[in-house]
Amino acid sequence: MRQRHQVGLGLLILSVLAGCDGPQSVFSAGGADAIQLNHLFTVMLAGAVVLWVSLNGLFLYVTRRRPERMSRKLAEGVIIGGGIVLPMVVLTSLLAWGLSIMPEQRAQGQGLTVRITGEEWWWRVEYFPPGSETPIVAANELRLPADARTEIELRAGRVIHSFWVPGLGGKTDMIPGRVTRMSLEPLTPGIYRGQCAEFCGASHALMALNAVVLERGGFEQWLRAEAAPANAPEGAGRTIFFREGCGACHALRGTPAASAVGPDLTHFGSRTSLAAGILPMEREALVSWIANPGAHKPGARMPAYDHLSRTDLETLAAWLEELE
Ligand code: HEC
Ligand SMILES: [Cu+2]
Repeated sequence: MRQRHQVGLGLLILSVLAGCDGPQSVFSAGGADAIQLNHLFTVMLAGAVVLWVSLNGLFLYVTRRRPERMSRKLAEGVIIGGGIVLPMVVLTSLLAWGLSIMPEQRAQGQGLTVRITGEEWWWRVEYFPPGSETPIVAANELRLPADARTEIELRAGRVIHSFWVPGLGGKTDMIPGRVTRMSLEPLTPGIYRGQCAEFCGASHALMALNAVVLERGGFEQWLRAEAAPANAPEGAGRTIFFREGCGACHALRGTPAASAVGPDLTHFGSRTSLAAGILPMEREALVSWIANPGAHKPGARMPAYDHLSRTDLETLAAWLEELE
């Protein structure tokens, strides 16, 4: 019976650990900051294990192996050594080391600054290349160059949020009326998933984003494309977009649509996910989103367009996908 319990427990632990990998995991670290945090975790864990094993070992020793009366000297030795000296040495060294690596976690960026604003329930993302005052506006996806440290400036719209891409680094709160900062140095190109980490309302759990790490050259190329105005050709899709008033909330740079109420859609078609990381960037998902955003994200601040015909929705979606 007991053995069966142990096997069951082992399997449970294994299955829980199996969930520890993946694009949104601190254990799949692809950035200098996340690697360092992992290191910090491992060393702290090792310290905790040393304390736990030594203290429980002492406890077992005095209660099981030598249950007869102890000499006063030995008892004092156990209390002072195990109760004061050992924890002090272990905890003080962990604290000293932990504090010593803090400056690295707050390092300055090397040129590019990205301003990310937490909105309900999406991310406004603005790129400021070195020396530029006017941002390149994007949304719901963060692109970063590998092997460079990028300064991240965090803000919030109406309520608090928290920015966290576990594979790249620690989390930092986004607070209305304040600017908080962090920096990230991704090392391995790839897609890392981030998630709002501070309860911000009905759709807090549906506020994610992909952080796409590109090689230096690829990033420069992408940023140049992102800075360009929208390629929004004339046609039925464009007509529906303006007829339905989508431009009252969304911007398509280079067209009359210039509102910053909702996510910028200038290069919407090049994003890797839809609606802040919750839907795949596919025709069907896009049609369904436009027809009824609230069905995907309760409380979404975009009206439903379920009065549009299926053909109109598809035409509009196809046109939006071409905004690369
Ligand atoms: C009242 C303002 C408003 C109007 C009007 C509006 N939207 Fe939105 N839209 C939003 C907001 C806010 C979001 C972000 C919602 C969220 O993710 O929580 C959004 C999200 C989107 C997204 C997803 C963006 C992304 O980065 O994945 C698309 C696509 C979109 N809207 C298309 C449209 C189209 C097409 C129309 C017109 C038929 C339209 N919107 C009209 C406010 C609006
Ligand atoms: Cu949030």
